[in-house]
Amino acid sequence: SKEKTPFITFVLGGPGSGKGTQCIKIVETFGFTHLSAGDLLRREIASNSADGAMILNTIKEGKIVPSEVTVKLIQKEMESNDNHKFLIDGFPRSEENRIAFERIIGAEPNIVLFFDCPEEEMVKRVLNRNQGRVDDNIDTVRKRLKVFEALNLPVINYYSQRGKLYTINAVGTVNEIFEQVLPVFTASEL
Ligand code: UP5
Ligand code: MG
Repeated sequence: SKEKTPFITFVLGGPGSGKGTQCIKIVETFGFTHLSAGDLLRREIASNSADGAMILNTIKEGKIVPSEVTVKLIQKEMESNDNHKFLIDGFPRSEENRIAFERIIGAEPNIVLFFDCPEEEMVKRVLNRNQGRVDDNIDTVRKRLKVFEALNLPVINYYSQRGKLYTINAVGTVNEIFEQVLPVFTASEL
């Protein structure tokens, strides 16, 4: 499997900015493997694993699960997958997350996408989603937005300074937004 060095894309943006929706389209077009950190954590909750209760409480509070836990889940998925192209969705959410990934995985992203969306639009989308997520209520959404601003924006600034950041205007139809995403990948050596 691991003949090629991994091509890693981090997909960042606030709650409801459309990360997951755009990842589905990127996978269809460019053949990435989609690893949603949030989905991996929700799977741990559903499987009643040792960390499940802690993860559930953290997500209900809109806080960030300890880096070690999330990075181990991502690592397991990367190591068991034959693909070398990974879309890592909703991670890293803090500088601590970012540093833990670099230390444990020993790699940096090739590309970082940032879906830039106004808060009121993000709130509207999350509250309209209706998929039974424990964090899709107004109280938790407010907390998620605060955590995003305080802890995730520094990560976004870090990658901007390193010339790896591609900021996408996340307002518009799904297809209009994907039109901005396409050239990011067609221009890179996958
Ligand atoms: N929608 C999408 N695009 C649209 C468009 N252009 N116009 C109108 N509507 C649009 O989209 C959200 C909703 O909007 C959907 O109903 C969609 O149809 C619609 P989606 O694509 O799901 O947005 P996304 O950015 O993926 O939103 P999500 O809620 O998943 O983002 P979060 O970052 O909040 O959630 P995540 O699952 O990544 O994390 C959840 C929690 O897990 C975190 O708060 C945290 O507690 C924990 N977590 C960690 O601790 N560590 C991690 O590394 C990751 C997560
Ligand atoms: Mg998502």
